[in-house]
Amino acid sequence: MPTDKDRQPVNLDLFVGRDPLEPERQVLGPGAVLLREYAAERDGTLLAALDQVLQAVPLRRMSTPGGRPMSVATASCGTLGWVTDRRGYRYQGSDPASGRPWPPMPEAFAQLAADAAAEAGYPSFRPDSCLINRYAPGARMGLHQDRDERDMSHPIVSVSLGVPAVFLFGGLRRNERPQRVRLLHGDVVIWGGASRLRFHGVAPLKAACHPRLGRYRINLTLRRAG
Ligand code: MD3
Ligand code: FE
Repeated sequence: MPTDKDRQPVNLDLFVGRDPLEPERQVLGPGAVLLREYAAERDGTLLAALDQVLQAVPLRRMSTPGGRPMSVATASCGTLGWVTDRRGYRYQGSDPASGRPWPPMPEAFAQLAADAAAEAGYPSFRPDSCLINRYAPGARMGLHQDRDERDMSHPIVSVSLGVPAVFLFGGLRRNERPQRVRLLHGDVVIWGGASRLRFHGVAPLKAACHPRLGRYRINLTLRRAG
């Protein structure tokens, strides 16, 4: 006998492929542009550079100022790296785990960020910081604003790699209901202008397997922090 449970609609979040009806360029909000698969043709170069960086700097789960460990594992490269601890959120020039400078930003990361930003209308973007976020199944990022950077007139470029995620794109106030945007391997989003201070987060990662990255999603956020 079929039960009620058998009659549930399929969960579309489990569909890992692309919807052919979705445009390759999509404006998500004023100043926020999604370029689908923009990084896909360079993914081998990006992943090789990422491997090099992660040999020099370990991913770790930092704690929020409230003392709770983040579910996402992070590391940075570039002249500044983002850190969180009991004292708060900030950028600093050295890795608190080692006391040493962060590894340099690979040229492939900086070039991708500059190219994508130019494509979205920011012709002279040069990042000085790349935050590497690694999501395992179940990992999430709560709604927050990015406001630790010195000059908010610079956009942030984010690159999604590996397992698909549902990105939550909220408003300028925390209580606005966020849009849900599926981000797949190779997708690049440029967040600038009037969208720069919008609340955003990532829904808990669904278990899935990517041929290159296994069970993980990696997000690179490229910023001008200093
Ligand atoms: C929208 N990371 O590291 S990147 C973060 O997928 C962060 O790991 C998420 O939010 C991730 O701070 C999302 C997309 C992103 C980055 C910055 C934004 C979206 C943004 C700034 C303003 C509005
Ligand atoms: Fe953020």
